[in-house]
Amino acid sequence: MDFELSEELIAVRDLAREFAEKEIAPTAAKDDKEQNFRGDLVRKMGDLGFYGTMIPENYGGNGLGFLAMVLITEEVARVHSAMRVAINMQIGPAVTLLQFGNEEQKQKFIPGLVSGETIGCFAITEPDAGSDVAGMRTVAKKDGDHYLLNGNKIFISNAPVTNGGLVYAYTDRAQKHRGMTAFFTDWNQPGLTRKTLTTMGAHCSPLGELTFDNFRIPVANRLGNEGDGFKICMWQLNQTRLNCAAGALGVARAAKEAAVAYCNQRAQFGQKIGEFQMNQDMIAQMIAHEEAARLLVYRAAWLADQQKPNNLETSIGKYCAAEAANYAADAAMKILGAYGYSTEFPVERYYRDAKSYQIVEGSSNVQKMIIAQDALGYRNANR
Ligand code: GRA
Repeated sequence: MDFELSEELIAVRDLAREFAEKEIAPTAAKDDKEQNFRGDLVRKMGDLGFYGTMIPENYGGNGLGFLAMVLITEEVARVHSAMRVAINMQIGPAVTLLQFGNEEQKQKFIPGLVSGETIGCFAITEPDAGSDVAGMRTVAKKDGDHYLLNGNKIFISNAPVTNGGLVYAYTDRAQKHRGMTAFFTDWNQPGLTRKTLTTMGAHCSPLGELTFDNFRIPVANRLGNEGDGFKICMWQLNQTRLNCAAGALGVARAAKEAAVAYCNQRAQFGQKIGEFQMNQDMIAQMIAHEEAARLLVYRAAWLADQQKPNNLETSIGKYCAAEAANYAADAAMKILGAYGYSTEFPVERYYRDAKSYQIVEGSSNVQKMIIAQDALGYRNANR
């Protein structure tokens, strides 16, 4: 067992930290307030190779691996969690194409996602199908050399701005989850209506609804065969879940750093507030939860880099990291009091952004269900 990061990984982490502090931090509060989509920063992250760590060089990537992705993502999320979502929207479709696409699809679509020229997304969730992916209703009906897509996707990150992403739909509803099919599509076609939605956090990650009315997707854009979609979706979620887990680590760390700094600076009742044991209790718990979650998330990434199954470990890591981020943001708010609650300071943003990690990419309850069902023998998460 080796807990040291290689020199290469340290350099990648430091590059991401420097980028986040120099380029993202100065406008993070403003971007959050104004709900700005920072396409310029999305491109810059592409130029730095942040989306290419799991992609080989022949498709524009750098092949640094899953742990590199986790390190980059944590640094970006520590400074502004919403910018972490942008990373996931690029890597999700790119790695899924790498795993399930044919050679032509890989060459055509992956480089644009890796560079950030294509603003990616993945469209799974529907008004009546969130945790229950198989409950989706969107259908894709074959019409010559195209499919006609009809249905409605909701809470899709990047929906207002994406120009290329994954969409999952039923080609045969009678087959239940075995009748689902995956596609990669250019969204700038007739038959698509986009609506922007707002949420309490992740403000500069544009979110929305996609409504399809005979939206045409070429048969050549289908990933794998008809009916492969559910398993492709589960595979994709396992990769993108890891990115969310890393993002939660970043928020946990940011909240802890704010709380520690404030404890050392603020005095009440004639002493530094860090001297109060109730604050020390919260600082200790923040650190213990965050460090434990980090080891779990790094382990899940390390397993992926060894080409070993890691679905169970990813669920455990994502669950613990999401809870650690929420504990830390809540505790930081208590320690900073009105300065935490004030919109003039970043802790309330950490609090709002932390909440998303208990919901996205499989809620904390879905992760617990996967973990418990695996232990009880109802499912084999690492099949
Ligand atoms: O029986 P079978 O041979 O057909 O196979 C079953 C099973 O073995 C079948 O699927 C297979 N399967 C898998 N195969 C490969 C299940 N899991 C996997 C896997 N990981 N890899 C049916 O399985 P099942 O367990 O009976 O399915 P289910 O009960 O219908 O659902 C399972 C589950 C609840 C885990 C699934 O629906 C799920 O993961 N739900 C959570 C949905 C989710 O994570 N949504 C995220 C939406 S996107 C998003 O949040 C964007 C955030 C953006 C950001 O912030 O970055």
